[in-house]
Amino acid sequence: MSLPIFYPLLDSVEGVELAARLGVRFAQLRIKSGGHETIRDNIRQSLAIAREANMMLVINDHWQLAIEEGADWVHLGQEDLIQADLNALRRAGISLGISTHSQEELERALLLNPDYIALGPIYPTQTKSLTWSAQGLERISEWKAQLGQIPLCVIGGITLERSNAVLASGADIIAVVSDVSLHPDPSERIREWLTCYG
Ligand code: TZP
Ligand code: MG
Repeated sequence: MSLPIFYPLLDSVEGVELAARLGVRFAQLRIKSGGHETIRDNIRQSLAIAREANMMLVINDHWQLAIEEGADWVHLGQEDLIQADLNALRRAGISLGISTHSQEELERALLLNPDYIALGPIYPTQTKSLTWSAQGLERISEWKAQLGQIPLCVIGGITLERSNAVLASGADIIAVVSDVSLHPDPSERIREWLTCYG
């Protein structure tokens, strides 16, 4: 299965609504705060919007809610993998993306048959506080060589201007937060991405 290149990470139902309306095909709902029922409600509304627009929506972190609300995709970090019930995810037919930052994490993730592997941060990022420093472009080629058919998603400090470089290094999918969210006109920036990679 070939996944779209442009993969915006969104932190609200409004963000999902905007992305869906503009024609984004693959996006992630990444909610890092709020109570359980509020998060459930945001997931439920976002999935309904995504379904209506035929947009694949990946739920970050909240794998139990993703199962309960009928999601098709979940994204988990290394810390989530410790407690996630991967058999339950698979039984629910959910596809899985996994974050990796080191060779050890990559090898552990590959044992779980992921549907994509994320590598980050490629460039310095202000969006997430990480102990890992920037991986750089060479690491993308190293990861790609180990993945076979599994798509490689890159994340961290990536802008539209940097997209050619990461793709030329072997990336398949580009995950983006601030290049859209901090842009003076996020809608226009999404349109620019889609013009290049829609
Ligand atoms: N994981 C690694 S870097 C990152 C995440 C969630 C943040 C990416 O945000 P930005 O603004 O695109 O650098
Ligand atoms: Mg997580």
